Amino acid sequence: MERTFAMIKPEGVERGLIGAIISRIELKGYRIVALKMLRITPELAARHYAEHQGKPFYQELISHITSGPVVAMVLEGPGVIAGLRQMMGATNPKDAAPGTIRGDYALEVGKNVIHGSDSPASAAREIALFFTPGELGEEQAG
Ligand code: RTP
Ligand code: MG
Repeated sequence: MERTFAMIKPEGVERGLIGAIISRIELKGYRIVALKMLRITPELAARHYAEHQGKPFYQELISHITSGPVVAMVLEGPGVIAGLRQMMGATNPKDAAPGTIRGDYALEVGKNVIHGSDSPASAAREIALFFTPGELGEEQAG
């Protein structure tokens, strides 16, 4: 079954949007396979956003994503990679349609409240960056 990586960004956590965003994902029917809150280190941020290195907004992106806790998730469902991207809306909330997460909850491109993997290759890479195989399994913790 297809899986993707999603992350509620620091401004989403700060603004109390964790419940609203997760609720939309669950109501759609996607399964939450794994979930954790963490503070991203500069090293992890650089690996996660490696494709954006050298772009004008890169430094701001790294300092922002490391500025406070995020909620990282692995989601599963048919077509979940493209489906979550549709639910997120356009990268710039100014262009994001009402009814999308960014359209409803965000105003600025640098504070667009949610990340979602953009392809199967990105999903596999990002899931492996944030979660260990054990965290993705069904074994009991104790
Ligand atoms: P994301 O990776 O966060 O899911 O968003 P995305 O695919 O829609 O956008 P992407 O092109 O991957 O850009 C990553 C994040 O960088 C910030 N950004 N700022 N100032 C700018 O022009 C600019 N462009 C992108 C956004 O926060 C975007 O989500
Ligand atoms: Mg992206």
